[in-house]
Amino acid sequence: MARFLRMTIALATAYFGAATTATAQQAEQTSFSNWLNSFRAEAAAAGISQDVIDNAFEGVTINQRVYELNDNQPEFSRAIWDYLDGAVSERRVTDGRAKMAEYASLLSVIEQAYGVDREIIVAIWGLESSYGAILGNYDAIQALATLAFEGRRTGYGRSQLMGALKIIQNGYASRDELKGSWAGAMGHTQFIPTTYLAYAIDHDGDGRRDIWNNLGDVFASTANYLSASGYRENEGWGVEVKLPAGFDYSQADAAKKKVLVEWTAAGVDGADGSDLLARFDPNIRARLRVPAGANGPAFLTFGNFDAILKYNRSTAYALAISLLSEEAANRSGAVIGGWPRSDRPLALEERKALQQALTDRGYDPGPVDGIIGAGTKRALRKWQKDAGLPADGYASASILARLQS
Ligand SMILES: [Ca+2]
Repeated sequence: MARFLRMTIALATAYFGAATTATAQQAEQTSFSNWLNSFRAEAAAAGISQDVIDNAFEGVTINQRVYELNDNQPEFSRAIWDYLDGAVSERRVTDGRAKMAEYASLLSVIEQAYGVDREIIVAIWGLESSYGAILGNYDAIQALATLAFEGRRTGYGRSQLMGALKIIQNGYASRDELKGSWAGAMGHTQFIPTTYLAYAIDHDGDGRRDIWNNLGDVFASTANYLSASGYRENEGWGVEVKLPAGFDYSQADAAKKKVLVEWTAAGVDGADGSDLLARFDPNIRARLRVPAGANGPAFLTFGNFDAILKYNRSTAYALAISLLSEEAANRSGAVIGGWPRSDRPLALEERKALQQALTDRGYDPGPVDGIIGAGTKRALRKWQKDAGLPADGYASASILARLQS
């Protein structure tokens, strides 16, 4: 119903002008109020006090900007190399090194307490909020209520909204302190409410888990979350590698894990020519990733990379954190293998066309939804193999053209 209302608003704007739009938006607010009443009852049933509920939702209305950001399915997804250019910029590297020095003693204490390398904490801080410069100024209760009411993330919105109420109820933060991103991620390292409830730490012992203002609490909370996600100190995140000529790219499948000695036996070497077995535990389990296909760089990633992926399920994000952490620690985070910068990312319609072409040829990619997930990559690899191409599962414009020819 609510979704229908919002479509109606868009149509009304297009065809009938502002007066009709105002009426439709009023109808939507009414629908929101009704929904909020039922959510308030749910919160009360879950043990949230009436005072907290009344105070939290007083005057709360829909934030249309949150819908715009949530619905924004960019026509062109960003290429990983463009993302990395911004994420591991010279400025962020310089600032990261300065923060490592400035907070060396605090980071040392946190590193020892949680077993998480300090440069990873600093890299997450740098990418999530530019080292605290951009915390987000959205009212988390309003943003999450907006998401919970309707759209493609109602389940997320509901659970996080309930989490935000628990934060207030437990006295961890006041209602007005709950500020963050449009999606309700808060503080220096952008914790969502349920993550906050489960992993935030009061490091300085003042009785508050203050991820907005206290860097000890921020670093400890971040380290605690990474540790719980399986992070292990001194193991590294992984390494850029070089693959031998004629390498079977079906092995470069993130779903497959092998121990390092198996990879080196298959001819995988350090990208800089170094001996991987001299640098890492020969028995460490690693996944081979080629985020831009056979024409781009290759990486072996370890368990710590998976832990970073729990923070944000994007390979580009985890790689950015990994490379930025190297730079923050005064090592090189430069990628040696060149990115195929002339490739342009496929538009939504092209991604669908690629899935349709695979379907037409009898390689089942799953639903034709424009999302290049595991099913699409698996189907693409099969077709590439049968066509005598490197089976890297990478969806590019040239692959689409070949599939359609
Ligand atoms: Ca504290």
